[in-house]
Amino acid sequence: GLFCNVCPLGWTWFQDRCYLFVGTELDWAEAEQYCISHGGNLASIHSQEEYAFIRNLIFHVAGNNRRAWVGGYDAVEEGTWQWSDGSRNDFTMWGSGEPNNLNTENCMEINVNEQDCVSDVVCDRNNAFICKRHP
Ligand SMILES: [Ca+2]
Repeated sequence: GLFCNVCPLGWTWFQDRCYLFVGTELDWAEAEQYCISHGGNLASIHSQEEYAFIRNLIFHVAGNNRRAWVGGYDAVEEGTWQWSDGSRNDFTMWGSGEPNNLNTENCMEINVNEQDCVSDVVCDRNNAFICKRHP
């Protein structure tokens, strides 16, 4: 058509958003800054389909279920999880017993121990990450 919403080179389209897996390991705040500098934020997750898409993207690019940051954080108010892109907080896909705030864990990680698990972890850990932006 005349107007095709396309993602920047290297980003992958899914349901009208673009996603980028970055294998460089940064802490959560550095990863968020990287995503902002590329026109997005760390990824928010709003459905099982989006969660599955992100995990498939990581596996496709990294070749394994790399641990990765997404945009959830509860640093402002313990137990109140927000997304760094400001979208609604409707996340229900935590791993069993998570989030447990063990040793003050305020940032959301997926593929914990390379498994199908979402947990809160300490924000200064270095991880690969997923950015999300509009086309
Ligand atoms: Ca916490």
